[in-house]
Amino acid sequence: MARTPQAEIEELREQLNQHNYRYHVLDAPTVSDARYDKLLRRLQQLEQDHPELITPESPTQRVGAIPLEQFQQVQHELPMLSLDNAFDDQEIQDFDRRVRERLDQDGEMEYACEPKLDGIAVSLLYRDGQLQRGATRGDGRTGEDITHNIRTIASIPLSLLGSGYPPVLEVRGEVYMPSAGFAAMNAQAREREEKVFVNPRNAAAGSLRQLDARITAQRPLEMCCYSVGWVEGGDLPSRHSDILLRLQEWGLRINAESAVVVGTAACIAYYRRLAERRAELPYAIDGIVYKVNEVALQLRLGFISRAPRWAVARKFPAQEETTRLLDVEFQVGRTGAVTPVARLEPVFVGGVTVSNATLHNRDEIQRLGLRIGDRVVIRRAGDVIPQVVSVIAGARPADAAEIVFPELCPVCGSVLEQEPDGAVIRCIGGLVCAAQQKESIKHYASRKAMDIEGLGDKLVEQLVDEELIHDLADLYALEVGSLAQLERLAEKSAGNLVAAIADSRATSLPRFIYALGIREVGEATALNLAQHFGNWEALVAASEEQLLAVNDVGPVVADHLRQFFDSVDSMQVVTEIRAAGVSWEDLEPREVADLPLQGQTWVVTGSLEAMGRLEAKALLQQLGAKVAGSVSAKTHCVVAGPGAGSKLTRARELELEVIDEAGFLALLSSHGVYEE
Ligand code: I6G
Repeated sequence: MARTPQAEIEELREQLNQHNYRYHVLDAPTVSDARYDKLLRRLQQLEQDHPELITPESPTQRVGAIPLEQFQQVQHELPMLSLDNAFDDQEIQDFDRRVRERLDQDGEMEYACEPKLDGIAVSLLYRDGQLQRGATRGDGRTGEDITHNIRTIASIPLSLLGSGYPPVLEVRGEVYMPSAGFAAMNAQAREREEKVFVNPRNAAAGSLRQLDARITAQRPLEMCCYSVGWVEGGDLPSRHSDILLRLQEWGLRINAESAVVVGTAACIAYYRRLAERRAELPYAIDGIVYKVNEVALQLRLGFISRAPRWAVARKFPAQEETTRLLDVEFQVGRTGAVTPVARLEPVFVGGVTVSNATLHNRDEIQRLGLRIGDRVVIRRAGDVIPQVVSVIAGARPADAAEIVFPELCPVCGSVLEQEPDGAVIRCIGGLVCAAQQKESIKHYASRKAMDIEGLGDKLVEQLVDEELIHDLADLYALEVGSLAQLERLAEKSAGNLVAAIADSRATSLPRFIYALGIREVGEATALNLAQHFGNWEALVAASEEQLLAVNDVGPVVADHLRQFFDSVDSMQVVTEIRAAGVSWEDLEPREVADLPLQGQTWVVTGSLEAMGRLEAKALLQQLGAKVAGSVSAKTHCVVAGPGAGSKLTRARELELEVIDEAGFLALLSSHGVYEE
């Protein structure tokens, strides 16, 4: 009897899912690509003839045809944490000792180890085995819904295989771009004279941030799962390594290098083995992750701040390579600081092709004794901008040229001034200088400042180059008509940009202060200033002495603030911005004398469960306290968490007030800066 279309469709889906699994998860395909494509085409044909039989989980339904308007936010049911880092063997021993002390365990611990992929952390949510949602980590609590892009990644099953999975299963892992795919994609981009990605991690991030899944579908992305998150119902094994194996049985890809070891000597040996093989792995890794393998022990250990106590990431050291210095260019930043930038013969270091490195300042060039044409050692550590570490002696060509620091600004021709107490050389052109115009507008538009969507760096540069804008206030006079003259800016995008600028008019005082880009006034200082003075007028009228009363404001910052408020040009721009409708709600000013811990010095030592030490420090400062790094007779109170050592001993010797975490949290909540 002939099979019904429904039966054939189901059989094809089952076959395709199995082949996909064998190819992407087990790395052991049993059919050729051509055979796979043939099965897929047959399924597509049947679904085209019987559209009523199409289901969202069908292997044909990975790529949605309609781009999203915007990303939706997703609240993670369990926060997506980060990992503490260790940088040498000793720090691994320390981690292991802390774990064993907390668990009161004398014997060696069992650890699950695996490479730490240099990708983007994501969460997959399966309900009854069907992929329901894919989300980015975001800030750990709130991420972005990227389901449409996640569905395009072939190593992520749309339906789990087999049976026995919990009805609600959140799986976490890393989406990454394998090195070969990255190289091929960039080669193609170069050929087409399109933008190339600096490294596989950025390429993966950029691919996941597409509104149009058809673009993501063309990117060679993979996913590797490293843990479960929120789980409801069902039974999972009691060891982390067995949970990973179970995920693999359900069709999810896990790292083939994962291993279980006992004791720190084996952890370190695993690290050495992987470090040796790092270059031959088909993906970029930046370290090794160790996890206490017993889930029950993980639960007993719990978390500290934003990281689990039962896991640690051992990072690989910075990577170094040699290359040649081709030239030095001088870049002018937002505040006019002139930074020499080394242009290098491109070299592959730590998974990235490096062709530029910062030289910091004139003193650094002198310290290195650098000349154009020299062979140099380049170092790259993590995401840090590559550095020139040293010049290779004896390799200097005969025609090596001296590096001449310019006397005038390379962008606007204004005079350059050397700061009296530092190596920084600054262009005095201020907003006359196109480089400073561009950088200050980029900063103003950035996410943490006025958050003007669509006003990216490239567009700002175009707007300034075309002289459509010169300063921040000019943004508000932009019209669709004038924008339309810009190359590559479609009318719809011009309209969106004008609307985004209009939307950003309603802002907050801390954002506005930060957005102005006053030297050394970062987000935290802007918040402190806003909370302290409550409104713009009071801030502008504050004397240097009054500014010094604000948390975190020292003489240098106070001086920068006064210079800004005393500058007719800067204040004219602020007036114009406000006249263009930028507004905020004033805050309740907090007088210095009102702050409950004003004039007191506190010390935080040991570990806290509810927050990290930085957060504790910020909250104490919010209440008016100064937070010191060491205990002295001047200390008013010491907050001592578990693990407090010599500082606690000293506090006891001096008979100072000492409170534990519970007392500290109670104090914070009594002053309304923390909710218990
Ligand atoms: O960021 C991470 C990378 C790899 C992780 C992680 C991991 O395991 C191999 N594991 C955990 C538990 C966390 N982040 C929080």
